[in-house]
Amino acid sequence: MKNSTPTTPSPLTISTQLPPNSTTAAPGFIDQILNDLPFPPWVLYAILAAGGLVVLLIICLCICCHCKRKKAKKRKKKDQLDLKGLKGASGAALVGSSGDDARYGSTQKMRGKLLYSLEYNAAKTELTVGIKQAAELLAMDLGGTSDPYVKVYICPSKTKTFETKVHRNTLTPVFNELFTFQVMKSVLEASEVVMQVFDFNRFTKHDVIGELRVDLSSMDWNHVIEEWQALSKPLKCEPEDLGEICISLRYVPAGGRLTVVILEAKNLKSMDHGGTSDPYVKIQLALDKRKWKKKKTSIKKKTLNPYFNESFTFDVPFDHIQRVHLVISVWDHDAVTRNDAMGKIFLGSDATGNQLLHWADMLSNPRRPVGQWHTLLTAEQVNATLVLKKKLALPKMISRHH
Ligand SMILES: [Ca+2]
Ligand SMILES: [Ca+2]
Repeated sequence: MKNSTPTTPSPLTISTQLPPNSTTAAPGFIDQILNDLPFPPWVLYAILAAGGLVVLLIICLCICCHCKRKKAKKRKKKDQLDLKGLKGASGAALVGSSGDDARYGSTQKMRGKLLYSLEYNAAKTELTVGIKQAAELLAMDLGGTSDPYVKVYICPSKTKTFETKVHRNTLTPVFNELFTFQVMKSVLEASEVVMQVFDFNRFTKHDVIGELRVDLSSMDWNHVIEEWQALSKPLKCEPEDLGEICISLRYVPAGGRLTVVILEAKNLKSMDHGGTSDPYVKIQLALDKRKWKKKKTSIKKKTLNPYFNESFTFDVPFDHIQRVHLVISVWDHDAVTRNDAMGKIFLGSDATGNQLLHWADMLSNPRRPVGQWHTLLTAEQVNATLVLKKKLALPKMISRHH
């Protein structure tokens, strides 16, 4: 054991403790020191090894700490960048980004911005509203995103309401859609165009993200107007909120069967004394815009939130489905006076917005029921878009198509 001792000491001890030319004396000298120790030499080696380990550990710890600090700095920088990009994000999305929440407080909520265009053709008395794109929209859904679409109408006439397509999971949708309104110049000068950005939800009410109101009274119509504007909080000046209806659609192409389930409606307008209504739902099918088939639900007495869950099946051959319109209207039953219309929607391949989306979802999911909520419109609004002709004469139809 002792024989091995001269070779094991580290070269460091040799060079520091001895002059360069006395290397031969080294083994003797070290042996002497080792012999003089009050404990066996392996204890010294153990102590030296332990000391080395401690030094190594300290160095490692220092490096780690430095790295962590660097990473934290980087992360902080990244967070700051993200915040800049998320100027319009919801408070919920920003919870946890310490200190910055106050800026997004109650008063100055950033809702995003919208790029739109306006053009008036005096000769045709046509106002064309272009919904180009939106940016920095407020996130309305869990996961920090929204499913935006835009409703466009003219106040106060509100004869026609257009909707863009729904863009799923985005806060920067590009719409590029044009909508044309027939407006006399005199009416135009007393009107404003309203553009409301909504968040689509399949099973809950659609939330308003924000809106733009552009006063048309003092416009220079010699050129096309195109600009970005920040969305503001929607004014609650809407003359009527007609409520919503939830329906499910199912189409079986092979059997040529269309099943419509009227599930429920909510927040309907009150039509009777006492602030209630007696709602029932009419389901009408039109072929080539001619009235074709009609069914209705039972009457639910004294309620503005009726639950129907009634199913109706229509025979619609596959070669007819593209030419069909499904008109859903909610009525208030009155025992004495005429029944009143409470709201209406139509679906079909030339419907717009949510109604078109539902129809398309039904066609692309054959045999599967697809449910969705729809906001009810006035009968006038629907009739302005969909003009149905008199009831289809059935024998003629058969002869025409066979
Ligand atoms: Ca949504
Ligand atoms: Ca009634």
